[in-house]
Amino acid sequence: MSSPPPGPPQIHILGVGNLGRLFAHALANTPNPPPITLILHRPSLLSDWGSAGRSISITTHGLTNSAGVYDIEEPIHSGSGMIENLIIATKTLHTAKALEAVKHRLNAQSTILFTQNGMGTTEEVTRLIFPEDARRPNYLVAITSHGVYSEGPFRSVFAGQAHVSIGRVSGSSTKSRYLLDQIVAAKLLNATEFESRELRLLQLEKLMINAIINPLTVIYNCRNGELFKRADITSVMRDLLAEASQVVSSLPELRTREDGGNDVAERFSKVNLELKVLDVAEKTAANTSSMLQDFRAGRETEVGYINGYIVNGERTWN
Ligand code: KPL
Repeated sequence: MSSPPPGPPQIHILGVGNLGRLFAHALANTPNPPPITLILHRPSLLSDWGSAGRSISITTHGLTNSAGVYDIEEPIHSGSGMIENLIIATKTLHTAKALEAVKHRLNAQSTILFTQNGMGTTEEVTRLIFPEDARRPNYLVAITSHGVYSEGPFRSVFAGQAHVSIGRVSGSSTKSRYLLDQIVAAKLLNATEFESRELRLLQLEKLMINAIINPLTVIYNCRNGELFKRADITSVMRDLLAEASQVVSSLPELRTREDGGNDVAERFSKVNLELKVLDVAEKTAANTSSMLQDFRAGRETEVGYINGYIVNGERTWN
């Protein structure tokens, strides 16, 4: 008797905050959804899952959709079996610790998609969790500009639809193709694939934007849109932009010219960075930045992975 053909590979999601919910919901609502397993990293999440009707609800333009089929693993240490595809959607600060708990289930055949803010997480995970090349999974990175906020456990509002830029981290193999294709096929995510060098430049651009907007909203206790309305803040912001532009221009990849002859350094000039920061601050004018939300809630902020990456990077690059 022949065995049934293997089904499509499983996608595990670790971290069920707003981003984890959005990715799970988007993947579960494609015409051919992949099998999805949510890894609940705290035992209390299991009762939250029960109270939420064992579903993820995403509200878009006032309409709530709770469709989607998910398996659950809980608590984090009880799962067994290899993980082929993992989306890690924990906060930057908790990523390495969360991966530590499942590292025995990951190997060089696995793919991890990092969705965190800031930069430096993949390097940290390599250093702390997968120092040996032979066991290191393939890495994908997603830069997400969607606006999502929580309405309670497993319930989020998809408030600002924007886009996801996704691609392989340099050195990762084509084994990561399956997860990449699933993300791009999930229309709700509006994801575009980029090659690893361009992806890194996009990460740096987002880093610069967050390094200016996020801490200033904390210092001045204001929404993103107020940053450009006050002359005193604008002047501090311009000083920061000048410094950030100078630092990032010393990056090795910015010292070379792109294949197409485009001067990458121009892209990170003070003037162009200011235009980008202004554009994002305007588009997200009503937002309370993620750093201000963390600060107000008494949580540790991601400043170390945003401004800290620039400060530490300056030491490493030169
Ligand atoms: O990414 C953001 C954040 O708050 O972390 C911005 C773009 C600043 C939007 O609020």
